Amino acid sequence: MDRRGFNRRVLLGGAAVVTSLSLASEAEAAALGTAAATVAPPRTAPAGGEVRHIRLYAEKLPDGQMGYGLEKGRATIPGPLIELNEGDTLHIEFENTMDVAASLHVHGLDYEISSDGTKLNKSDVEPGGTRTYTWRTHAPGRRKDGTWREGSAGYWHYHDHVVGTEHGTGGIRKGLYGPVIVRRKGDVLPERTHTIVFNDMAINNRPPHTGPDFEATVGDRVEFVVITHGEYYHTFHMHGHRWADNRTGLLTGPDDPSRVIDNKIVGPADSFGFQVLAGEGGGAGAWMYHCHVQSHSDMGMVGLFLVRKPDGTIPGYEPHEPHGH
Ligand SMILES: [Cu+2]
Repeated sequence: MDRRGFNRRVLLGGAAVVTSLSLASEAEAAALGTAAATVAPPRTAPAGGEVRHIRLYAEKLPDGQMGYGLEKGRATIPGPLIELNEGDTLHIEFENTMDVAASLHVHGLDYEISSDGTKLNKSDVEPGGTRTYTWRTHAPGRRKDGTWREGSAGYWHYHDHVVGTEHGTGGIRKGLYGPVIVRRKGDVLPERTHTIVFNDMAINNRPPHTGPDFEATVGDRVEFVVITHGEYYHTFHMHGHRWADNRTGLLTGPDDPSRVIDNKIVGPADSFGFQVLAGEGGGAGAWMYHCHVQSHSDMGMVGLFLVRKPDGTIPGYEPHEPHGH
């Protein structure tokens, strides 16, 4: 309802509507942050330029799937979140602990062909072998010819390019993938980040109808990285929350022309990300996220964004009740 309609309803209404006026005003004040004048601005990303080193392991998991991990025996699906700031360089000492060749191939970042992670140029890693992959990033700037060069900042991802076929089809199917976020100086930093990977008909290689679920408290600044792999196109939808369809998922200001959306078409190797304030506008609840291709949601491509009240409760939510079927 716009302001004019609101006022007219107030004028025509009487006492009951005056009540809704005061409620609406509180909600407006909360939305504008005026009710909590002490809220600190979010932290922002620093300038890059660091040279960093990590170790990364490719491992077989007990259930036959495969994962990447920062420590031996700690592989996960998706693999660990790798966060960089524009200008950073990352050297990754990669160890393949499996009995098949594997690799590490990244999207969006700068790398030489020797860090491509493909069989074609022998940048894969034999069983038991190690290799250092180097990823570089850069800030945006003007090229010598006057054209504008984009920076590396974005929501990207890495994956195997070797297992099963020369495109890594088997490795990706079994879980060898993970998120990469490159931030630009000044980008708003979240309190935590969750990764959601639509991989064929599964989310994060989990059985259907089993999440993953993510928890937050109302007002938390939560970031989601959404990646797609496999054979299908999907539509990522989250209930009760919206984001800007741009690099960060956040509007840069009142004149940012980016569309605000709550549903996005995604296909294999796509990645995007966004931040929300948990429950902003709608409050606490078990907010579904799911693929909105109807047969896909029916088949279990569903999880929950569990937004708690400050007292820890979630209205209407029974934690052990099976959801979605
Ligand atoms: Cu789908």
